[in-house]
Amino acid sequence: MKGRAMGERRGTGSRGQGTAGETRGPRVLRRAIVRIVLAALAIVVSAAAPLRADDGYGLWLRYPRVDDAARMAEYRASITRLVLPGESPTLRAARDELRRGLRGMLGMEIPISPSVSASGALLVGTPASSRRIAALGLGEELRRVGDEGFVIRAASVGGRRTIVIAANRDVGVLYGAFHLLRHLQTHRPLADLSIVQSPRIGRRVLNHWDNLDRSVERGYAGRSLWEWDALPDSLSARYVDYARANASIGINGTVLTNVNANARVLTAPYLHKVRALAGVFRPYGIRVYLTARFSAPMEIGGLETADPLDPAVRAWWKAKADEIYRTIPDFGGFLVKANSEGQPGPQDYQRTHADGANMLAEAVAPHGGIVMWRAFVYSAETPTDRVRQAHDEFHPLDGRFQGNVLVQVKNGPLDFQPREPFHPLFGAMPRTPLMLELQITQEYLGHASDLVYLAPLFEEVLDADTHARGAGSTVAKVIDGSLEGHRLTAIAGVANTGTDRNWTGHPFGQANWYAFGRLAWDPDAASAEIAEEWLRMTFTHDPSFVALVKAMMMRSRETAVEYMTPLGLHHIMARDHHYGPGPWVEGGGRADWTSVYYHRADTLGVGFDRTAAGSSAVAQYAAPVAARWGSRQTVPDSLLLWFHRVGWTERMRSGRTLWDELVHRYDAGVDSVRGMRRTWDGVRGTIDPERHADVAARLATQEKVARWWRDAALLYFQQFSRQPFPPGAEPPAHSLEFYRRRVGPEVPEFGEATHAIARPGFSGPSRPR
Ligand code: GCV
Repeated sequence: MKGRAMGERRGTGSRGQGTAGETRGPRVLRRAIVRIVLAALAIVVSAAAPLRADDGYGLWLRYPRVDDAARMAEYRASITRLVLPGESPTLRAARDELRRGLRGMLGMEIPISPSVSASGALLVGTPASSRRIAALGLGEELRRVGDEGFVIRAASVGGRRTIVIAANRDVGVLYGAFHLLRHLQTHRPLADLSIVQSPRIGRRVLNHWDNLDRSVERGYAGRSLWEWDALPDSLSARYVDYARANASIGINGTVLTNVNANARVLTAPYLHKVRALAGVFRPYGIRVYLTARFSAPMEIGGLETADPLDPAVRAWWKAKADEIYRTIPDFGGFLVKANSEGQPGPQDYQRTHADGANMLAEAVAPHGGIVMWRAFVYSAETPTDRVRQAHDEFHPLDGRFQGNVLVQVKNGPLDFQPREPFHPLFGAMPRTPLMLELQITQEYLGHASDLVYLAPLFEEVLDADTHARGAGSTVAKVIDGSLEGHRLTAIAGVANTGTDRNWTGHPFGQANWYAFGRLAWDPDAASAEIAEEWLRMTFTHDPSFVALVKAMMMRSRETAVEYMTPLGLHHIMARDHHYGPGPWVEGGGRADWTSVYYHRADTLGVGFDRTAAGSSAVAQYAAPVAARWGSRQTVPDSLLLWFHRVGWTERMRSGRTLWDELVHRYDAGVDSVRGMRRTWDGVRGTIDPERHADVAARLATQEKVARWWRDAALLYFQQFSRQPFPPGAEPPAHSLEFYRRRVGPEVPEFGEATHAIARPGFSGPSRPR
């Protein structure tokens, strides 16, 4: 290996040699042949070597050596030196990443060169950092890509074959560098490179529900990454890797603290800790944001009220904002959960959400800050169908928010369920910038045991047509600002990261972090393509592995819906920890925290009537959507029991009765997990044993989780349907009582399946009807 690297360095030689080589054809040819032979040798050597253990820390930025001889030869011939002038921290980050990535993938050190003195240069920068780039005449393209976009081009610079990464700002250079690396990581060709990209959404933000004691609400991957006790003096090396990972997928903001907020983070000692983190993240284009506890003026400011119309309160927030910006000049702004699930808010003073948001907005506006005000609200008294309350509350406030306020809306109107219809506020507040909140952490989707690739869920909501301005008014167009002409645009994902060595607990949780970033950058990106690139970068290019595991990932969300909440069922999980089934959950203070409130099962049928005959929640959607979902004839099966109450013996599209269909769906979900296990067993040996074993063990648990859900839900609903299990259905392993007695999140044990139904693969639809 050493010899090869040295040989390569000799081959690329000094500047003089390289320049001369361009005019001497045979020498170039000889070099190319040597490179190809060496690359082929490398492949033979690496094929013989055992697969190296991998603990998952490197995420999708592992940069293993290219194992395709032709590609390796192409890459080594095309990139022989790096020309990246400029010394800003962001340009340094881009240079370091390119060197790291190229070293890993090409198996050789790519020399830094001050100028494009030979063919094969990778020329990187902005018109300000590089005269060469300024002279390339990229003006028109650069105008199109804005502050964060980039252009990647095959070009001739002074007659020399060059690859150019150009941007207007340093951060665009960094994004372009990561993009080119991804291009190489996925083994795409370099010939005729011509890529022009910019993000569709301005603020692409992670929301950490991290507490100051380092616990993480709904976190399943260890403790919080933020070492509050050690900050600001000690900076974990992990912060840089967190920033690299985010920058590689275009995430440009991080809300460090839980929306169930602690005012202490706004005190001076904590702001200095936050400043230290901001300093690490800044070169990577990432701004920090904090959650603002509405009662902070009382809790840390000594005031007697937090009334947003009280002059002293307003002055306190202004002074606090000034202090924050003195400490962290590029602070992004506040995220606020108010008058929701016990959090204080403006309604405590008979003020509106707009009053509260605008007070904070005024405080941060002089500094360029924004306020992300959450619409996840529902009354403490449960007066009406919970899923209609956010719309009831916020729709009348449209147009009443300051220009630097975004209303942050969850993908669905309830709470990150395995499937929900899109939130009716999308399209219903044209004069207010709305941002989409997705949950990357798997609160309702099997925590860190279940393999559920979430991009199809994210894609489903982004593609959903609100019909707000006629057909084609997708949620993506609402949040990218194009539907109503908003310039302030944003998207948030509730993070799934923690101190676990592999960051996300489940190795496939990394795919959900990755997919969030990719879709935030381009909401039209396809989840299947994202899965494929992630698999190639994270595991291997082995074509059979990629094809099989991609199909498994693409099916996995629908699989989870089938074994958890098929046919539009929702909120029937266990209380509090939300892991495993709990259709029997009732009582305990508030109705809308129970399962019986949502499924309403009795001997006649099951489901929540949200039509005009019921809560009328469906009327919150635009007319074509309301008509489709409000009719039993046209509602898709996937949302049936969300909007309708259906009799147990009513016929479904399949011809089965509702009861038989329910059994069929739950069975299909369990069956599909068994298929996932078979698929994963079948790819043993194509990736490192460490990650293979980890995923295999989690899939074994997932099968138990699926059976647990299926048995518990069906036994419970059978009490009402009074129907037998249809012929061929797998009998439950335990009694209803057995399942009801489990209150903790422990997964029950099962004997060997006596009834495994063999289904070969994942040929079913990956999108619901
Ligand atoms: C951060 C759900 C979760 C809560 C979460 C809340 C929210 O209710 O269970 O843990 O609180 O959503 O999004 O604010």
